Amino acid sequence: LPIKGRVDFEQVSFLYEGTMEPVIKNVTFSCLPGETVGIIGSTGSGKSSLVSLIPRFYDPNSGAVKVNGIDVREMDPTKLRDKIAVVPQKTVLFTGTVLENIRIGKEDATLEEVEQAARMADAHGFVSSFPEGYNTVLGQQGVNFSGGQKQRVSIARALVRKPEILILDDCTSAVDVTTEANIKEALKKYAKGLTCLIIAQRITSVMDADKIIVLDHGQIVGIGKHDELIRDCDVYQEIFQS
Ligand code: DUT
Repeated sequence: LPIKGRVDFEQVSFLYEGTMEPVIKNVTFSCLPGETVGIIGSTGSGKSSLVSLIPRFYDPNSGAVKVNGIDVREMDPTKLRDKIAVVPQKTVLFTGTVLENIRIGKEDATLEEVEQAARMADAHGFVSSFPEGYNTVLGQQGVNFSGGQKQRVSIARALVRKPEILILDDCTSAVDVTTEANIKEALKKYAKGLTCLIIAQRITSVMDADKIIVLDHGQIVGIGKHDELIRDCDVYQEIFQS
């Protein structure tokens, strides 16, 4: 059976061109298929840089990043990126309908597929409550969505592509804790088997993850479940108390 949604980092180091200090230092970890892995650490600790190596926005200077057991540098870039969806920190929606905004990631998606993705992102409920439903126009002459609603449309856009690996780059920090919990519950319910990497600022966003990676100055200083990290990891305790 082919592996789907596995990610391995093997002694990965990375520095941005023209800089002296690596932002990722000798990082090793695995995300198993279907696992939810949290990535936490203070601002500038390297969280975004770390996940940017998976779809090859950058390549490491040493070590290997593998997807489904294969070094990403040996994979066809289009095929690699088809497997991965990244929800960015800042939601970018354009003036147009909700349908168009979700479908932008996959132009040939059917309405049914769009609705399915919206359900997974906990967006179907509020979208269908509008008189125009998925034809509701966003922005300018249309409806103005709240930050949390935009976030959910952005997640639906990622999911309509049916990725094997979903990367949420700190995208839920703008939504309240309840909305975030709803999104995660919807993901858990509908997106079984999907591997999720969740970058977060607050512990509540990752505490129920299968595994949490604690980054500090580009290094892994803790890896484990919430209870273990609370007990053993100073940096995690500090974030928890802040
Ligand atoms: N950095 C660069 N060039 C870039 C991006 C980042 O030099 O194009 C530096 C800034 C920082 C380090 O890399 O010192 C790590 O940044 P990153 O954005 O990966 O950290 P983060 O943990 O994701 O920070 P935040 O929580 O603020 O998003």
